Amino acid sequence: MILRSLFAGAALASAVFSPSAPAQMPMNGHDHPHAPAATATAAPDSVNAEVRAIDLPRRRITLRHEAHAGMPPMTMSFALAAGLAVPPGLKAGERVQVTLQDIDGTQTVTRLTR
Ligand SMILES: [Cu+2]
Repeated sequence: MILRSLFAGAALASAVFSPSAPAQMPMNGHDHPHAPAATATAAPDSVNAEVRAIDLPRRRITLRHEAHAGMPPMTMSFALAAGLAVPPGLKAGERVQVTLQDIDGTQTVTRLTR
């Protein structure tokens, strides 16, 4: 019985110092630099804006957008990208997140979510 306990203790000790413990330390350190990078790659394209006017027949929208692509916060008109589905009932005064792109010289909303 005493000998078995000693073996059990030795097995526990070797488990504590097994290579898997040190291997997890670099993994934790590795995850941290990548988490902010993942959000940073998604952030530049997504801009907060407020709808000022919307003209669905002409596929135009006027937005007050936050600072974006060297522009200070401002109100300006955009084209709605072909095929872009506008949330039903979207109206002036609503806050949205948009992706803004210059398409052939036309400032265009290519993504819009509430
Ligand atoms: Cu602008």
